Amino acid sequence: MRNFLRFNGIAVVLTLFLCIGQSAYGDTGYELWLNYKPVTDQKLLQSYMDYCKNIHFADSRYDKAIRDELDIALDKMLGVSVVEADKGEASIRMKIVRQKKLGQEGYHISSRDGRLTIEANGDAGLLYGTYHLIRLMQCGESLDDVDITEVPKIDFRDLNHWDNLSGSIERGYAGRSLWKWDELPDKIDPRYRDYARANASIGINGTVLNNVNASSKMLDREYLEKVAALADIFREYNIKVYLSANFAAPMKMSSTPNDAKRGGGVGQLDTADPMDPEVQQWWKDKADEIYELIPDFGGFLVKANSEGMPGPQDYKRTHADGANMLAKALKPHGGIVMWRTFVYNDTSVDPDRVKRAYKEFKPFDGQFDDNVILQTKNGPLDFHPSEPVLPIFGGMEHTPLQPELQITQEYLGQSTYLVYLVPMWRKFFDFDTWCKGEGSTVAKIAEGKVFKQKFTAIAGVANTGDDENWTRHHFAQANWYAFGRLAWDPMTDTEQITREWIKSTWTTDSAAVKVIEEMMMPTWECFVASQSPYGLGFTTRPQDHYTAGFKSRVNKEWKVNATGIGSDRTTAGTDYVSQYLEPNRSIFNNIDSCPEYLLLTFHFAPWDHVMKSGATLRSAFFDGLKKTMQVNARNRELWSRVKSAIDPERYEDVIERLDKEARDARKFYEEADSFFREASK
Ligand code: GCW
Repeated sequence: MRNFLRFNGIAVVLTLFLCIGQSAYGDTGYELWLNYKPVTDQKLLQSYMDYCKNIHFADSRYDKAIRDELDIALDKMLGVSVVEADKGEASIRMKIVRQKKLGQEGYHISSRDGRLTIEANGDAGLLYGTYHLIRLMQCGESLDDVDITEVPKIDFRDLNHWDNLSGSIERGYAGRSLWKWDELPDKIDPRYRDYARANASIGINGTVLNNVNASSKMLDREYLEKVAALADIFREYNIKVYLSANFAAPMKMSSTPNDAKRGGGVGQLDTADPMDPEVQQWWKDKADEIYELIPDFGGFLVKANSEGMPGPQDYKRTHADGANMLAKALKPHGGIVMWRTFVYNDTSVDPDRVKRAYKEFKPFDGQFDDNVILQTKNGPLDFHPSEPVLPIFGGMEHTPLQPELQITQEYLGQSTYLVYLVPMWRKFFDFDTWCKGEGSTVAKIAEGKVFKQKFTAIAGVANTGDDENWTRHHFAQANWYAFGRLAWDPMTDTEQITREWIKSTWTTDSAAVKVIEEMMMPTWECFVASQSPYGLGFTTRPQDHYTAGFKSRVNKEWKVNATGIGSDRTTAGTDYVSQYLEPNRSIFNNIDSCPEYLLLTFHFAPWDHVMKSGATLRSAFFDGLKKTMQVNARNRELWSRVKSAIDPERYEDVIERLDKEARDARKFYEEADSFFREASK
């Protein structure tokens, strides 16, 4: 075998030349964090080239994907091509080893004496190990004496697309759906593969293609064939396809008026009652049909009896009855059911909406089949800027829970505001539920370390669309990236994620990296202070979840008057606190011990309440309203400092976003300030 290095010296010189000062080739953001830039540090370049001289592949299922990625990355970063070599001679060796502790997806990267090895127990580990190796080079890390072992902490790491068959996206702010249903299965948009590459590079291994407000049509043969075409591509990157299922799909007519809007069922039955043998058979047949087309199909995601979606309660059956029926249909094929707990419509359950999901599900703890997982939003309300952890986490000891985070910034400034979500997600994962004593954090529950369970999973509601740069705001790509990294390991260090993303997306210039990190880090806290201070909750208009909507929220979602502001959810109020375990219950119940970021979620707090800073709530509250404007102005200035390190196209795009944010934040501020001044007089 030829094992000489095909080194295209001219190409390197040329690309290096083009890259001096600022990048001259048009960056659109399409490459995301796979934005392979020529390595300019000569020493590193030489070392990387030595390591990447030739490669021995392990004959794994993902060899093609691995090779293709290395082809692109090595060419762009080092100006060299992939050259294959025998095991004994290769400078990079990939190996399948029998090491159970690496699981199916973990890997070990090590280097010694100028040779590097990627070992994995399962084929997918080699794919992820390769992306890790590339990332090290993107981040300018030395490849000498590395010894890295990585094993994902969560089994199923999924994106959820709220994409409709019409091409629109519910809560999508970056264009239309990536899935071109009218072209599939015949025409394959090259973008599908790039989507898979991006996800694989951060460890995402599943995707739910369609909206949880699911059209039954998705399960029609015609569409399943289209789905199979997507699955064929994603499989090459270890990504499984899942579908959101409409519970009334077996019916010929819809079971509820809302379902009718979505096109009704696709079956021939008059009922979707999960106890009806015909209905059970229908789902079994449907599962068989799906697996015939997509042998590694992941399973169903179901939103039932929520916001007008049909569900088992329509037939006086329980969530467990519904979930288990689907679970039984999928079980022989190895599929799972992700049953959502975002259920709050039945006001008779409790007058306080935040209490309903827990009350709906807690009684069924332990009654779900072992291939069911309850997909549960981080907070009890609905992806608001700042919420307490939903007490289902820690409250259900016998049912696996799948955290659902929202990457798309529905209530967080959509694709206009630069809001980096990792600090919010950090708080979520670090929250101690105390369900098995101190240290029973959400991260540990998600990792399956607290309760016995067969598998673990996590979901992020995607912020992608068909905009050239996928997420409209270039900085919103960071949230997608970070979700993947945290899904792999919820305890991954924030700084590490942030810096990796900046370096692999923008620049490795260390001064610029620092400045960009400085821009990102305070944004979530500032956004909360300005738009949902101290966990106030709903503040935007119901129509858009974006513009100020205090008038339509006051006295419904929270109260404000001359004495104070917030919601009394203490034992003297709605008693929501009692869904938490001790000591959280007591901590939240007492205004003096309640964490300030949740003050107004749990308390109707007097304006003259003294905050930890010594300021009154009144002054802290009104000062906070300005914070997004302030951080925006600061970010505008910081961004100008990195101009020389950033390509002009994306530089200008970000300015445009920041300017729009400035205008919208001012408007929001003015309305907030005048509303609360008036109301608190
Ligand atoms: O956040 C709310 C959104 C709905 C969404 C729902 C859900 C998909 O406003 O648009 O519907 O939650 O999560 O089901």
